[in-house]
Amino acid sequence: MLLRSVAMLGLLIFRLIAAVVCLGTARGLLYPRESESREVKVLDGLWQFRADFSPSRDEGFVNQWYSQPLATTGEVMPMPVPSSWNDITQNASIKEYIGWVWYEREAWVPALWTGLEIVLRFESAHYNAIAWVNGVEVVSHSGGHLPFQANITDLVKMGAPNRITVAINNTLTPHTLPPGTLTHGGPPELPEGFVSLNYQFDFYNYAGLHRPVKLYTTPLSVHVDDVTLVTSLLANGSVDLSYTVDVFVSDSGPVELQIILREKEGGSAVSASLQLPGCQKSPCVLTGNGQLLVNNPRLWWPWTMEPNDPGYLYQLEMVATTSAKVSDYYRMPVGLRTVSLGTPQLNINGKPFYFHGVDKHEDADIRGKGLDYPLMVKDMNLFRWLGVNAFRTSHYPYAEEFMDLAAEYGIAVIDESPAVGLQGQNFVNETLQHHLEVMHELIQRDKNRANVIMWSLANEPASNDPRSKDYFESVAKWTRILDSTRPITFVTDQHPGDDYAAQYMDTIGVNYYSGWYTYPGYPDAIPYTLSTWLEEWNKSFGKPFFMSEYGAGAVSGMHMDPPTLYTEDYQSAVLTNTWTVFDKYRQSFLMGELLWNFQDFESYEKSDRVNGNKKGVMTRQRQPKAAARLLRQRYLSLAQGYDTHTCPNGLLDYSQKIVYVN
Ligand code: BDP
Repeated sequence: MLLRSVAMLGLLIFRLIAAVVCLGTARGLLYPRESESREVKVLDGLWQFRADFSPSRDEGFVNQWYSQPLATTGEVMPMPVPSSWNDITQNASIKEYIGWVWYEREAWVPALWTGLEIVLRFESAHYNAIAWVNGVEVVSHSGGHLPFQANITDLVKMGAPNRITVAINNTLTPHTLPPGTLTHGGPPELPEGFVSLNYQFDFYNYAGLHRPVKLYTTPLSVHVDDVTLVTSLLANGSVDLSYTVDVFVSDSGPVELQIILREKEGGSAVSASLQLPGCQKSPCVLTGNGQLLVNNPRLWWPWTMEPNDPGYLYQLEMVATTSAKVSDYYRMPVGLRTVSLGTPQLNINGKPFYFHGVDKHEDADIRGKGLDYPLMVKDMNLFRWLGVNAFRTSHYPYAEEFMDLAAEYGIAVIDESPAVGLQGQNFVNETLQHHLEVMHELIQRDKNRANVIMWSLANEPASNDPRSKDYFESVAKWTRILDSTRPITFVTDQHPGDDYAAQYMDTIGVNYYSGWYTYPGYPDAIPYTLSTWLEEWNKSFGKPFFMSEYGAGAVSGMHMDPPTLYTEDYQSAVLTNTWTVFDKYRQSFLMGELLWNFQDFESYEKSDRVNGNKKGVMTRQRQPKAAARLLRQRYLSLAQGYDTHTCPNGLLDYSQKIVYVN
């Protein structure tokens, strides 16, 4: 019975979603943007915070903390938003707290907003969240990395402060993504009430309001609710941009929809105008579709493919106007590009793209996984400095602000779901259903991002377990229903002969730590072990694949020659020996390479982690280790199609070739 019917479950969810859309109650997940008809109020800053330390963590619900100011229920403390709560205090019991925490703040809703639709939006809250406005529950959400929102128009007091309360629970279960297990008790010597959360992944389970919280408005009677864009390149070099626009309408007359594609500089426009017949029964969602023909298009390119005009984004403007002349304006950046699978490389706009990039984490001192603008821009500048042309959102969807900035920098993204470390017990319908919902939310959010070149369905699941077969067949089919324009992949560390899931993917990401988990202390073994591994993958599936992780840990400043584990010298040796293998296969079957990891990051406490995972080429504070400069030499030379094998010493003579430096 188990999972037998993806297609059925997929279809069921699809129908449910479609049904909701038809009822006119659903909203797309368009990123909130200001315009002449929309206002956005960001609620970042200091919120009140209280962890519920009651034994069953339910005092907040029993005593209805949401129905009164949080400070009247007990002691509160200031908590920055966005941020993880874990590293803000000096209190270990807050750092390691498991259960429900409560956030609260007041937000003024200006009287000027009377007559507008008002939406409360959370860009992410990890993991389960429930929100109340003035004591009334407005939305709940499961999953820590994607936005959710609620129409709160009827609940807010205009021209007055409104109390927003959010309860967040960081407990992971076998059915959350990522999964985990909460264990109560243990051996008798442990104290009463001892609880531990066991993860199946290697990063800290930071929690809280990780991304901005916003109020935004749209006109009451009409708003652009969603848009889906698909680029096709025509033989004459023009672009056919097909669009499907959903417009929410609450009055009965026809709606005029205008679609305008403008150059970034405000120049020449391509536009279309559609008349949508009114709702048969209002409110409803009306859909308009068509194509825009763009002659002499400026395509979106990764910066290494088009250094003179990388990451070019047009502006798409949509205007929906009711017969009562109420208009909603929504504008968004849009890149025109195609992605297809070639052999061995991925094609962007029909040309081969060898990606050389990094895996990373949303992670930094103090703020944990909280969005931070200085850090975001610094990371992007470091990407360029390192010569990175792609990254994977290991191991969960990243903030929209980061995704958009990467698009402008011409950096491609392998967009990964939070399904990291799934084991046999997780391959059950409850997890699957959540996984399908998460894929839907992810694709709904990121489907129009030109720099998203692939969907990654999971990282290192136990895909050697037969139960993973139907599970991944389901997720793969569902993802293709949601988006047929991008290849799908997943990341595996299994032996190709034992992998049940790889067959369902278009391309495969392969993780292998030669010189670290395999033959630690023997970097010279890498050319042999890694070559064998890659050749076996190539023979077994005959599908394009890429190296999704390799690397070695190094404590910044630690040196030893000859190199030993955890020294910068050893990390450098592992990377340089690995690259000789990549260079052997780059032209034949290797599609791309991603290094683990861009920066050091916090992990959970275990004896083979030195205050976190130290496989970064940058420290957690974003300063380069020795290996970062070697990586930079490699990537900048790859960016120019310069063959590393012709360099003296194989690796060290790239400096003269560095041109794309800010
Ligand atoms: C890989 C995982 C990644 C870990 C890395 C490591 O995909 O999440 O952090 O190993 O051990 O297996 O450093």
